[in-house]
Amino acid sequence: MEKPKDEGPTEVMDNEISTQPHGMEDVEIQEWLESLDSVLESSGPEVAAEILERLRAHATVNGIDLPFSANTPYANTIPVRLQPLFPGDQELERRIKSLIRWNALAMVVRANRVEHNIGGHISTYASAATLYEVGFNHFFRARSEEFEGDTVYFQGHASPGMYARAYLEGRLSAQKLENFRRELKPGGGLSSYPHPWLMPDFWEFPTVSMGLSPLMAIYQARFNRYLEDRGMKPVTDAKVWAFLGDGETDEPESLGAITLASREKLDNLIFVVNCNLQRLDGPVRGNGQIIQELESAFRGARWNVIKVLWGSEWDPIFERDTEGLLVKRMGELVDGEYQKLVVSSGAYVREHFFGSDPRLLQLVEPMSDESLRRLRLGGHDPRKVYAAYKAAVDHKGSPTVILARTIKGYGLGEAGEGKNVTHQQKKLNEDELREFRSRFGIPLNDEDCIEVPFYRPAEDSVEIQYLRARREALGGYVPKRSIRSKPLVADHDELFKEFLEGSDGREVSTTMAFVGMLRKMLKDAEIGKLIVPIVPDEARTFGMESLFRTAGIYSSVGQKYEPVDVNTLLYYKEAKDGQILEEGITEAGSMASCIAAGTAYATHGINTIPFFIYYSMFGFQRIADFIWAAADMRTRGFLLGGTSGRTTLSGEGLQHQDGNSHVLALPVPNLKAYDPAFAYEISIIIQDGIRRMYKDGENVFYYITVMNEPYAMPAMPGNVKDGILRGMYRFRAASNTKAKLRAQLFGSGAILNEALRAQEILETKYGVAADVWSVTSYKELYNDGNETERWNRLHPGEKVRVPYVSKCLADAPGVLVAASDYLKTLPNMISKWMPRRLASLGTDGFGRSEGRTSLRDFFEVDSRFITVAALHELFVDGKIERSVLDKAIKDLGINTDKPNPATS
Ligand SMILES: Cc1ncc(C[n+]2csc(CCOP(=O)(O)OP(=O)(O)O)c2C)c(N)n1
Ligand SMILES: [Mg+2]
Repeated sequence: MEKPKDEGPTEVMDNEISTQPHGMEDVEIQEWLESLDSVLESSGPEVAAEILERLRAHATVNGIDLPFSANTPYANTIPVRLQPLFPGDQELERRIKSLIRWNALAMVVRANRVEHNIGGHISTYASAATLYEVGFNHFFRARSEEFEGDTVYFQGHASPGMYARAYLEGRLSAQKLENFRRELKPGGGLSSYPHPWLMPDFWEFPTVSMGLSPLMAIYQARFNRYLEDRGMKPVTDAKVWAFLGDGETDEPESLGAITLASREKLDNLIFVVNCNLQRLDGPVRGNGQIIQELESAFRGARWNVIKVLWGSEWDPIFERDTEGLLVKRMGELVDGEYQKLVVSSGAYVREHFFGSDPRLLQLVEPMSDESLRRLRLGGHDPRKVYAAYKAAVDHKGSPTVILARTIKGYGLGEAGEGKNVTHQQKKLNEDELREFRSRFGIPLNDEDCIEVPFYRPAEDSVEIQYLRARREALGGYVPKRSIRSKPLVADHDELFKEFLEGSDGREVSTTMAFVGMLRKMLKDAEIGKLIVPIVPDEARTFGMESLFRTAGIYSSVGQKYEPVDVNTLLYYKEAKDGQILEEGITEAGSMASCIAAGTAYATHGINTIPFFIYYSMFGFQRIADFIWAAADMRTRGFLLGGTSGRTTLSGEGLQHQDGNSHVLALPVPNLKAYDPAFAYEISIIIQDGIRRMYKDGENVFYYITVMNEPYAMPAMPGNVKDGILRGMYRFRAASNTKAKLRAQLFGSGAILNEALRAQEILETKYGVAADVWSVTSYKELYNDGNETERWNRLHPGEKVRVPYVSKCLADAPGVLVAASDYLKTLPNMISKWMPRRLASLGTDGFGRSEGRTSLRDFFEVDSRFITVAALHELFVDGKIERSVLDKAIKDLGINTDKPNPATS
């Protein structure tokens, strides 16, 4: 395989072993190697490593400039002599794997025959089958009452393989497989990818949005340690396995938290990267070597890296190669060349790979072309994969990543093996099907096989018996999702009582009120221990530093230093049993912790309740996909959007002022989103949330925005609990109900106070009697309105149902004005269920670095603008003269020529 002559510095990682150093005799180098061999033999690898380390130091001291390389040669990490015996029946496992391969392929091919373009992936699983099957037969332990089990993140596109295995296991019917990607068919089907929402008894972790699962797996492994260190679960050797694609590692989230994993010494974590060198469009690194690139990234991050590159057939060739020529040659090729080489004929391999050096050619001289073609890659060799997994589970002190070389579309032959189009391959012609059948020995004749039937051997066949026995030995089936936690009593009236009573005129922000609740909850007998406060380096912003001392910040090593503020009351206390997860500046990582804590009711049978508080603008805007995954996973808990509101967060400006998140929260179906104004509203929402999620087991979670504007918290005005939860209630009615001019004002969050001020202005200056409503959740109102409308549409003969908004406003007279610190679309989306036209004020546009008063003027959401909006509506209705409106605009000092904040 020729390299271009004019190439610059090669892209290939620095992994080559020079066999002909300048001026050094072969014999001399041979002597060095032999003495190392003898040390290895007599004293073992630790001593050999120590000598090499000392040599390196000695060389450096003596001025030898050794280039840094985090790479090892392009060879298997585990030498043959350290390879354990394969404990299973390899031939039987191969047959089982072949059947799974067939059924996985059949699912996709059949689905696309029935419904053109329904999609599905054959080649991902085809390349990863051995990686999974070794895991299923020998490693993945199921969850049970006695043992928490291993946690496995399956690569999303490999799901046909998981379904096909579950079919052989007797867990999924042929009917289900038939309806792969057609979930709405009678009897149900199978979802394209792992979705706990859609298959809650099967899948645990959604993985198909690439890059999320590696990060979630890291934080899952860390959360498992957190539970152990806090004494909430026994210390076990359970592992977290994450299967990724090599292309997937380009997602920044994939490698974004790998240093956390090594820093925390997460030897309960194993990544398996399926290095088929291809992604969707083509090679991952055509001009480089993705494996070497990943090796250096992971080794640099102090992970234990195990490369599984070459299958057993290569072992004797390596043995014959005493000069290290083969490894050198392997390090020379770029992935684009490898992609071609591994699916080429033996003659091609001989000429283009071994042909680069006559000595290499000599190494394979005794081998036929056919045996050269059959040289397997490491990731397709169960013995090599088993050795890697065994080393990974036995490894102590750091996480392990296994970089396994495979061929994408393995076994598809002309239909796509190693081809750039293989990711999308969903259809095979008759010849290709027959060939696949023959290659994997599926007992179907030429005619039957082109129908691509699912094939399951009889229940008493050796294959099924073996497969079942292996799973039995490992505790049951995987993947399997079940809920093992017991419902909480969740009787917390006493705990939340004080927050219903108001602050007695004291000015506090809703954030402070929330932190007060958190403090109390942490002391509660039932939920105190279960609370998991999570914060991405923002605790002081939210006034949570008092919790540092009382709850402690979790650190797996305790606190090895005396904190600089040790003499202060609220010093920075880290502790091994600390409760707070202070994640540093990573909203993604914090969300992953929140997911781990919020799904522990299923994963561990522990009802941990996450409270993840963050800068609201850096929530949905930044990590919406994680929130989507959390929703899919039926995560429970609370997201607290702190310092929220476009005009309530003063000074910070365009990047920080959040007027978006409540709009971005709309699409998440099981997320309840609230924008409360007062402490009692928050306490009602949280108390009810804990009950719904942890007592009643509802699959919802919460987004609550809290603000940093201080004001007196009123006591709860009567029993408005239902209204708070349903999205709106009348907070303060007009005092003069006989007035001719009437208005209804809707406010949320801190803007509710502006509505209350407008109520006063309207009444005292313009004789307009207005009611003020607290709208705690536009989303709840929107969902209720839609649901009611839908029900009416589908049940035309029955008693018409009325949306909650309409019910609230049935007897509410006058014009309607809403003001929100978020986009105007929030009030607008419920206006159709209001009795009359709605004027909406909101904060569409970029924020500004300014104080609250100026911001509310700029965005036209303050009491003056609310007043003018109400007067304008009255004017349009012919209820007041134009002169009243003109005068009001003037008196209130409103600049009518100011720029539109939505576009400026
Ligand atoms: C965030 C995200 N972006 C894009 C995709 C679409 N996509 C699905 S599979 C794939 C290629 C996967 O390549 P690789 O990770 O190497 O997996 P392989 O199938 O080769 O094992 C792409 C781009 C996705 N699922 N998620
Ligand atoms: Mg790939």
